[in-house]
Amino acid sequence: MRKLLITCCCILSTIYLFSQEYKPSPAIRESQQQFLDNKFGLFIHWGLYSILGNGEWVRTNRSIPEKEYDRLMDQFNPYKFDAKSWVRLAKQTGMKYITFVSRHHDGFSMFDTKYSDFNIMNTPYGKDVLKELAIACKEEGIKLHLYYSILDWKHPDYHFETGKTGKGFERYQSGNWDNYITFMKNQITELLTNYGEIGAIWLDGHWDQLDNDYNKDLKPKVDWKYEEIYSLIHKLQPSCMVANNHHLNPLPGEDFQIFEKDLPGGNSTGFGGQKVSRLPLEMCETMNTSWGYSITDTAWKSVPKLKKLFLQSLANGSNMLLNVGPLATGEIQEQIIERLNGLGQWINQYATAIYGTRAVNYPINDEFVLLKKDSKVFVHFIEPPLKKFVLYVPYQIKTIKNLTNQKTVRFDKIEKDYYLLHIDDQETAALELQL
Ligand code: FHN
Repeated sequence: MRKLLITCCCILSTIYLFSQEYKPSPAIRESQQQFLDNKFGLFIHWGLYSILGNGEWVRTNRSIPEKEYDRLMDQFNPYKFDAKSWVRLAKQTGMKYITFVSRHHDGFSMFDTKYSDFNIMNTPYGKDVLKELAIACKEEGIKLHLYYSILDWKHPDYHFETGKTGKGFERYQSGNWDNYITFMKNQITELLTNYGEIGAIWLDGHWDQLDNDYNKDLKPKVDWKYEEIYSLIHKLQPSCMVANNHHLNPLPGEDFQIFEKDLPGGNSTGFGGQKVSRLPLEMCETMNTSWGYSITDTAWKSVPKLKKLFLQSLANGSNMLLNVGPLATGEIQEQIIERLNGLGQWINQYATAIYGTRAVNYPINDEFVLLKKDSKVFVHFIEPPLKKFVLYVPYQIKTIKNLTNQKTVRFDKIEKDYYLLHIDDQETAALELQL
């Protein structure tokens, strides 16, 4: 009986989730379409933690007392930071937007804020890096999205008592949660008022107030007041999308769904397992294994591996947000630049077969992916194709063009939906099927 009751509850909650009508405004709908067209973004994790070269969780992982961590503020001086070169690097790689970490869990604001002294203006650098980035993005036609941590290891009003993280250092007792909500709203208002057009606010940290990541029905131990926060975002900038990396099924008011280090539907990290919604999707991934700069992390993914991840994420209907963790000086490691250049070369060559496409309902496999745009279907090879290549596609093909050498590809129809392609070039990376 109990089992039956639980099953009924699960079915009902699923029906509820998918029947809840999501009605985005025309402005959001337009942003979503652009987002779907744009495919590729650069994630930037950069802050005081970059000085220590031990990832963005260093304060918690090494239980650094507040007074000692605060000293990093006197050392942050990114004298080699050049916003334009970061934005150009993203652009050359074929990325259409940048998601910048405006404040991570350490609570340090990488922007000029009236609501906390723990911010970039009080470092020796003394300039608003976010402002510089916003200007460069505007000049280069790159959209700017802002990551904002709702978890805070420093703010006295954050409800750390019920939180899972940040336990290894002293915290003040019993803050005022309403003050914390107001603080976040004030900062989000600054972000959406002082930096021009913002494409999305990307929240992170909800999971701190859950006992675990795998039970997707858990209720958080605090009231995050999402209704108020989301409507504030939509009111301040009607075309600014809301996304929340809570690792759960989307909540009302969210405009795209995030997957962390897993393709939609996957769960190799323990963060996954949520339902894949009908919202636009975004998968974020690291280039080695760290988000923030790590001095010892040499587990770099190769260009072919990153290309495969990107293609498979597109085939799953998801954008890819690829992370870099710059040094505290503002430099980006050459291992990252090499990989971005490698990806950029390929993406720019096959741009028409990537941007503006949509996923098709086709089994995900390790050899190739299919993407569709109007009356064209593109085949992107993950592995080089055989000279005689049998392709199953549920379409009537009129002609096939090899996008690597621009030649026409001969093909025979074997039977309904099965084609034998004669590929004359082993380097072939993509084909265009005209339907
Ligand atoms: O704790 C963060 C982590 O540092 C990083 O920012 C990633 C990016 O998706 N999100 C959190 C973990 O879910």
